[in-house]
Amino acid sequence: MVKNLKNIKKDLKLTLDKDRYEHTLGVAYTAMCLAMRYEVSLEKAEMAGLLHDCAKCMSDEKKIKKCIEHNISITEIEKEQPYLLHAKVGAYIAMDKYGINDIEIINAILKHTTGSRDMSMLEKIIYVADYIEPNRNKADNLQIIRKMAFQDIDMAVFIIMKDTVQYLKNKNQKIDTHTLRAYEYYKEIIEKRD
Ligand code: DGI
Ligand code: FE
Ligand code: FE
Repeated sequence: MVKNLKNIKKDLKLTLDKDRYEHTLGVAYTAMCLAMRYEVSLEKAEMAGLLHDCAKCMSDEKKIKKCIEHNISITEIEKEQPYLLHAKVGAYIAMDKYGINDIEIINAILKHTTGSRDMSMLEKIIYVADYIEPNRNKADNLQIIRKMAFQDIDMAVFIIMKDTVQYLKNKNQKIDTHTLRAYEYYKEIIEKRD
């Protein structure tokens, strides 16, 4: 078991590739900034940010093997797009290897790729920080979303989901039911406002 922040960072530096490690640090400090704004535990935000992609650099075969070994269900779409499994496997590794037993942190890792309906503030923070951290530069609307994240996090979540669904449609990729349900949920929240 790898415990405490310093050792976890050291271990992530060894298991992730360079860009993924930089992204991980970017998500952790962006999540801490959002946690200050929305009055969430900075420690939880940092830990969830550090660990959200801890399974990202594992091969598809290994992710699938981990799921089978530990009775983690694999949906049809995850079978087709095994990279989606890095969230579930990451949540498992956070508990098993890094000794995290805080359910809020585990859920934030679990939901970070697809999002879900009615997310907790920590879950929204990780979902948004993953998209806006400073090393990201490809997505559309980044400038608007970065500012929006600190003004109205539900709106930021909604724009990210809208853009992600559109991006996946343009690439003819299958959309997970969690992604779609989450998008519809936040769309309704935003539309109900006015
Ligand atoms: O792991 P990261 O790259 O930091 O970010 P992430 O875990 O949010 O993964 C982002 C990718 O996941 C992005 O290319 C969009 C994709 N994604 C999100 N929801 C779905 C999805 N891909 C498919 N096929 N279906 C989804 O529902
Ligand atoms: Fe991820
Ligand atoms: Fe990420």
